[in-house]
Amino acid sequence: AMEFGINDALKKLGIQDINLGTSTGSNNFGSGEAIASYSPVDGALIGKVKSTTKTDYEQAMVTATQAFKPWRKMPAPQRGEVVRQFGNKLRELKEPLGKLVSYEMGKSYQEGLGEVQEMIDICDFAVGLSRQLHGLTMHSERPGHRMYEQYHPLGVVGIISAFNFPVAVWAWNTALAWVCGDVCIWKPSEKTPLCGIACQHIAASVLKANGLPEGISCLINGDYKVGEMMTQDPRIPLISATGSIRMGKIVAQAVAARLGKSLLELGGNNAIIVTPDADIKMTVIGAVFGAVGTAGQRCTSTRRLIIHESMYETVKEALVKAYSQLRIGNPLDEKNHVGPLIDTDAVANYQSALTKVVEEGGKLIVEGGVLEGAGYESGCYVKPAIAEANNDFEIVQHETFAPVLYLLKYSGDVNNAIEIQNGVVQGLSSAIMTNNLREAENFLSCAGSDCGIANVNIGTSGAEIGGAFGGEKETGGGRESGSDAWKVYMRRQTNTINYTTELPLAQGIKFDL
Ligand code: UN1
Repeated sequence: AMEFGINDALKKLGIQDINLGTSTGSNNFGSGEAIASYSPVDGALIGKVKSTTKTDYEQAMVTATQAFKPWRKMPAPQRGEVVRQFGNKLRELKEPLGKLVSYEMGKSYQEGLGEVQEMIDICDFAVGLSRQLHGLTMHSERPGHRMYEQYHPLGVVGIISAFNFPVAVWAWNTALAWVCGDVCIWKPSEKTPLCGIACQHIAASVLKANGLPEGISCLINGDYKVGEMMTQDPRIPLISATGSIRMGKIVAQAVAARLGKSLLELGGNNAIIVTPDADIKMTVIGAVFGAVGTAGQRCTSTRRLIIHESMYETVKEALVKAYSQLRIGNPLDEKNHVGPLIDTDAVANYQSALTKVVEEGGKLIVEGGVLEGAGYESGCYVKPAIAEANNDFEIVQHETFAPVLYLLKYSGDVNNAIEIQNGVVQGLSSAIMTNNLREAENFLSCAGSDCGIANVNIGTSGAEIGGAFGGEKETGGGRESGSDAWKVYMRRQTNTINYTTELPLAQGIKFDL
């Protein structure tokens, strides 16, 4: 990794000195056990970050709560100005941060840069939004009365993010929460703690330059036990959590038990429908990037292809050919398409999915396997695999965070494909490849895809930040990023003002004294 300038990147991000026992400063509340971060790229130890104890957590909470007081009073466009500067800092540090994402998480350098670009994009979006936190005005039924609604900051927003988008998902939440006047406490995945530290340094430098308390952005570290401190804490009105369905159910129940709000971005089981009117070339590019991009570790990754029987053999052959051309290896080396999985546990899950699909009667048409030898010493590199399967296989119903693609066949009209597409518990992303207007509109209609994201002639992954991002059913129902997703970060207040000398009651109720 050294030849790819990792040391230089760490230096530019101010995290070259992280070692066991060293304080990382900068609102990283940690005096507990160290979390070691090993790169899946080459297995090297990148650094160690202290985890947050109960006492540290209290300190973070107090720091955040205090920072909220001045921050909520700052006019939203001024908060937008801080976010603008944050976006500019990210532009300056795009290469080193993209490199760290690639090295600590394992996605390709191009995708690491893309992830930082998503952060920059959401900052730009949030800057504009800071002048558009609009409420409605209503007509009162009473004479001389005015009624309107306004949005106020919520307070402390708790962010729990996953390893696969170690920086962008935090930025989606934080950029919006900041312009809304909230302060954030972030617990990144314990698999990518250095990305968390790097982001915290960037946020802290911008806050400091503006004479603002760093408590506006607090970082805590640890496993699910630290997450539990947040979900059970009534001082956190909103928990935004990204991760597995299993995790989401635990978080949702803990937050609901105290009647808090949660924003959940959980698993996907995303499909592309390939109809007789699909453009084969576009289908192959969309499906392959969707299935093997980020080594199949996006919540939007393509897991299933639902192919019309008339196209099945053609698509299958084209995919097998495309997969034979994939280069798997160090993701910092731009000639490679596919990097490693996050860790060896993920490799074990991948292997068990391949075993299960065969046990259930599926057939591997592109055999997978774990790569060994020079360049693959970390043990995290696997070959993307394709299996012919049925939608009702248990393993097909389940999200495996790895590059395993299932081919499913349909016959008859597009509604049969839509039924298969919707026949899973998850509801994040979906796509149809067709040049047929009727098929496309059926897919997008209320009787079509049941997902939060439905695309035509685009794959399932790679959403832009301008739209609301999230999904239905067990994906959790939350929406982040663009459109009006900001509303969940604020509390709505309805105000009725009487400017007369009378006090008429609503609904015409008479009450004379
Ligand atoms: C995720 O995998 O958690 O749409 C987020 C995409 C990216 C975000 C994925 N923009 O694939």
